Order: sequence, then structure tokens, then C-alpha cells
Amino acid sequence: MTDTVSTTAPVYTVPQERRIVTAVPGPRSQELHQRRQAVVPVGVSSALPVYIARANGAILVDVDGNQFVDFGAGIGVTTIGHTESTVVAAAADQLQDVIHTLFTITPYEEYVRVAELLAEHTPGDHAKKTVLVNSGAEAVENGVKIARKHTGRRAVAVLDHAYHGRTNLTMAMNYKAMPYASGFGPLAGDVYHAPGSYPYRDGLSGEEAAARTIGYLEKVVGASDLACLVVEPIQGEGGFMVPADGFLPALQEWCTANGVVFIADEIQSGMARTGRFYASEHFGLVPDLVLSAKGIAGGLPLAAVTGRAEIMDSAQPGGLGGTFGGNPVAAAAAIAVFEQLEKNDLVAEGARIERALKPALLELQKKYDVIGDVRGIGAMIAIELVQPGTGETTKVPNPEAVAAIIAHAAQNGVLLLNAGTWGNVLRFLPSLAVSDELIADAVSVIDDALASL
Ligand code: PLZ
Repeated sequence: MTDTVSTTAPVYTVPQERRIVTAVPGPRSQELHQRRQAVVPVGVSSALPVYIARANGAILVDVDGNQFVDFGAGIGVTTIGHTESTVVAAAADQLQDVIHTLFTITPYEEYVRVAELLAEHTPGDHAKKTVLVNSGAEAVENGVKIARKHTGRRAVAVLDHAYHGRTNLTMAMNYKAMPYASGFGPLAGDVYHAPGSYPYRDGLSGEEAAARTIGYLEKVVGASDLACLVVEPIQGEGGFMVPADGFLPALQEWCTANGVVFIADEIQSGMARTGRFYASEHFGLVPDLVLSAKGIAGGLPLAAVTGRAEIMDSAQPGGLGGTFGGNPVAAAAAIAVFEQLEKNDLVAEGARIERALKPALLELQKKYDVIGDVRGIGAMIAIELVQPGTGETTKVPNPEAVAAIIAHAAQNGVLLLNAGTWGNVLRFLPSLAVSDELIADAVSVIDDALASL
């Protein structure tokens, strides 16, 4: 028995249970939704228009008093739980001391500490440096800037089914035009989409898939013009595909041999999401640059590019920055997140969640032939739904079934998100605070939804 497990069992301010007391959405949510229609553009949509008043641990409470078990965590952001008490305390303290100076005018310790923690926790024991920014997309932008400066090359490569953000450059790096880029062009040039590894659909070994990717890069781009290859070790929006064994290491090896900066976009897969600090560790990767965001600050906006010191230092003084990047309050929250992850061995919770969730989903797969694939690692698990009878053959995507399950779950107090190029993937990315009981409870709701399809 180690003292790390039991010393700080979390105390929740909201009972960790689902509870539906009105129609979903309830009257207050409907009222707020009316107000919103007048002042928020339709381009900003909401997956579930229930308006949230409180959140704690793995539970969201809406303005009508309904409680939802949150299997989205704000798309993988509140990884250590909603309103985690040490994060709240650290941010509150920091609000009293200093809220903003701008690190590029007068610096402060919290920024430096986050950079130290990232140097320690990202893969590899080489010298590392970090620039802090505000969002995942901004981290991707900066990673590309730095890689271009370091290599003196222009081209950027990504993989099919990738998602990297909503800014002009990152729009061009996404696989799906709709809804992310449609009509928003002209898009940035010199971005190349190479085939990736999608074992359920391509049936390729890691070696075969890597040969195909590398062949594409050599023929279509040419290594000598390629600044960087940006990969999500486990694709997020694309549908939680775990690449075939050996695929990613072969890409990294090729990048190293050809002077191409290998960038791991760990914005969704990092920060203890998969039972390791970074998903790269599952594949033995030591990326040149690692991008962090989402879970890093417990819900406050913060993102980072961490990389080999000599690559990071290729940007000229004054070449990197931004008004809010590495904000003291967000940085203080991030320090608390790292402390929590280390102190209570929260990183191991990802494996617990996988053990509770994956076998239950595999059982459902035996019962329902619309479940074509069950995949993922840690607290990043998904099922891919196909049209009945096509699971062994054409695997025709079934986004209607995903939408029906999500709707049924919402009515019953379980918040689920879709994913996937065809919208036919149901993803589970709960906070690490979700209990085995809540997982079993949610699975029973999904079972009911599948039965009534
Ligand atoms: N890279 C791998 O998952 C964000 C998008 C939410 P930002 N994914 C959620 C939405 O609808 O906008 C993401 C990601 C990966 C980059 C990003 C971008 O991160 O913080 O949303 O800019």
C-alpha cells in the first residue's frame, strides 16, 4: 500500500451521478438558447444546447438542475476533473498576485516553471525549451514557424484524417473541408496531406503504411523541401485511430534521416489522456517538437510548443510571443495540474478507465453488428459505427446511428461526442475523475440506445 493512492481522495462538491429532472434541454436552457440565437452567429454551434451552471469532477450541472456524466471533458480539456480543487486554489491565489504583465515585457516565475515541467515530462531526456501560447492552433502555428526557420524549408506535411485547428494555416492542415474550411479560403499553401495508418479501414501493417506515407512525401513533396511532418500520435477529431505497430517510429526515423522536423501534435492525446503523460510514449517516439494544450491547465487557456533546444532557439529574439501567451493565472493552474498528475499517480487512471470501458464496449460489439471497431488507449476510447451487415465487408459509415446514440444518451444524462471523418465514431474522452461505476452506468445507457436503433 503506497501513501500516494489514498492521501488525497478527491472531495466532490457535486454528487457524482446523472440526474435528469426536466426535459432536455429544460426550460431555462431553452430560454437561454433563444437569447443566444439573436447574438451568437450560427457558425458557432453547440453539440448539446443545455446551458451549464456548474461542473465538478466528471459531472456537468445545467441551469435546470439536470446532471450529466461528461464523456467529453470539453474535448479532452478537464482531464483531471472539472473545477479540480488544487487548480481552483492555484488560479485564485494567482489572481490576487498578478494577472498579467506580458512575459515578453516583464517575465514571471510561473512561465519558467511550466517550461521546466514540460521539459521534464515530454518524451526524451535531451535539452528542451518551451514557448507558451493560448490555443492548440496557435501551438501548431508556432511549431511550423520554428520548424521552417530551423530548416530553411517551406513545406509542411500532415496525415489524412488529421485535425490541427481553425486558424488560416491550420485550416489547411485539416483533412475535412466541411465544416472547418469550406468557403474560408484562400488557404495557406505548401501543406501536403499524406496517407496515414487506419488499421480498421486500410488493413496495412505499420511497415506497409509507413512505406506508403514516405513514398508519397518523397514523390509529391521531396524531402529537401519539407520543413516538418506534423502527426497526432492518436488522431483525435479523425476518430481515435491507433496507428499500426511500427508506423510512427518509421516516420520519425525517416524524418531524422532527412532533416525533417518531426512534430507530435499531442493537443488531444497528451497530458495523461492515454495512461502516459504523452501518447508518443506508447510508440517509443521522441518527437523533435511536442505540442500541448487542452488538458494542460485544467480548463484555463494555455498551450505550448516544447522541443529540442537547438531547434527552438532557431527563432530570432522577438520572433515568438503574443499578448496573452503563458498568462500567469493559466500557468499557475498548469503547475497545479502537473502536481496533481504526479502526486496522486493520476496518470495511471487512464489505464483504469480503459480497463473499465473497453471490455464493456467489446461486449456491446458482440451484441450489435453496427459496432465495426472498438479502439483507443487509456481515456481516449472510441467505437466506429457502420451500416448493419457491412462490418466485415464495405464498412459503410453509419453517422445516423452515432447521432441517435448521442441523442438518447443526452436525454438520459450522459454527454457523448462524435468524431471521425464521416461523423460515424462515438468517442469517450472522460476526465480521469470518472469512476468505474459511472462508466458502467453510461455503458448501460448506450446499450439501451443501441437496442432501440
Ligand atoms: N490539434 C489534435 O484536437 C482541437 C476542436 C474543437 P484549439 N480539437 C478540438 C473545435 O471544434 O474547435 C485540436 C486538436 C488537435 C489541434 C487542435 C486545436 O486546438 O485549442 O482548438 O485551437
